[in-house]
Amino acid sequence: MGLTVIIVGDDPASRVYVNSKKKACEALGINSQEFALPADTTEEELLTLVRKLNEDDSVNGILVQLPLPKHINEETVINTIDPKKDVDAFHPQNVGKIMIGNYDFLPCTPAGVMELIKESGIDVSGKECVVLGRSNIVGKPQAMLLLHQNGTVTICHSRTQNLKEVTKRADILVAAIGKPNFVTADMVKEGAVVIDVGINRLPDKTLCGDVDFNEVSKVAAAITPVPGGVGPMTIAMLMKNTVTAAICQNGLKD
Ligand code: L34
Repeated sequence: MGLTVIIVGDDPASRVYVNSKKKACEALGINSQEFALPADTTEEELLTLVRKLNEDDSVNGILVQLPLPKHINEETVINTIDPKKDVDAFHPQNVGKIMIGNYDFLPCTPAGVMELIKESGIDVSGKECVVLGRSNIVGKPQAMLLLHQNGTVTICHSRTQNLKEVTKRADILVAAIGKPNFVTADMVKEGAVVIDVGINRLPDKTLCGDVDFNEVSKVAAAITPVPGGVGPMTIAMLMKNTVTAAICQNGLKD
C-alpha cells in the first residue's frame, strides 16, 4: 500500500507537515513517496502527474499539500484526484458523501477533532457546538461531523454579529480561523470544551493557536494545546484514511 504526497514550491510550514506525514508512514510501515515540484510548475504539469498517479495501482492515496502557488487552481487539482484515492476527502464526491453521512473517508483535521472529543469521553449529543470558521477544509465539514453526533451546531464567521454571545453558549467550541489568540476567556463558558485548530506562526517563529490558551484554560473544562493538539491528530487520521483507501481498493472492505 502507499501514500503519495505532492508538494509544490517551498513553503516552510508545508515542508514541516509533509515531513511529518512521511515519518508517520515510516513508523507504521506504510510505503510513501513524495513529489517535490518547483514553485513554477504549471497547472497542467501537476494535473498530468495526478492523472498518472490515479492510474498507478501501487498508489493507494494521493495528497496534494495545500496551499498551492497562486497560478494553480486548487479546485481543479482536487477535482482531478480519483475520489477513491482522495485521502484528504476534499473531492466533491467525497464531500457529498459526508454530507449524506455515508462515506469512506473523513477530512483529516475535522476527523481528528472528533477523535479527540470521543477519546476524552465527551458526549456531543444535544450539546451546543460552535464552530468558528467556515472553510471547506475545516469549518464546514467540522460542523457536519458534530451534527452527525447529534450536536446543535452553529457556524460563526467574519460577518457574525454578537460573536461573543454566540461563543459563550458553546458547550463545545472549535476554533479554526487562523487568527492568533483570537478566542479570549470572556468568550468562553465556564466548563466548555475548547478545541484549537489554528496553527499560527508569530513573527518570532513560535507557534500559537486561535485560542488564548493561558487564559481560556482557566475557564474551560478541557482544551487542546498548540502545538501538540489537533495537528498531530490530522496526521493520524491521514494514516487511517490511507489504510482505508488500500482496503477499499483491494476489495477487502466488509
Ligand atoms: N492537502 N493540505 C492537504 N491536506 C492537509 O491535511 C493539510 N493540512 C493543513 C495544511 N495543508 C494541507 C495539514 O496537514 C494543515 N496540516 C497540518 C498537519 C500537521 C500539523 C499541522 C498542520 C502538525 O503536525 N502540527 C504540529 C506542529 C508542527 C510545526 O512545528 O509546525 C502540532 O503539534 O500542531
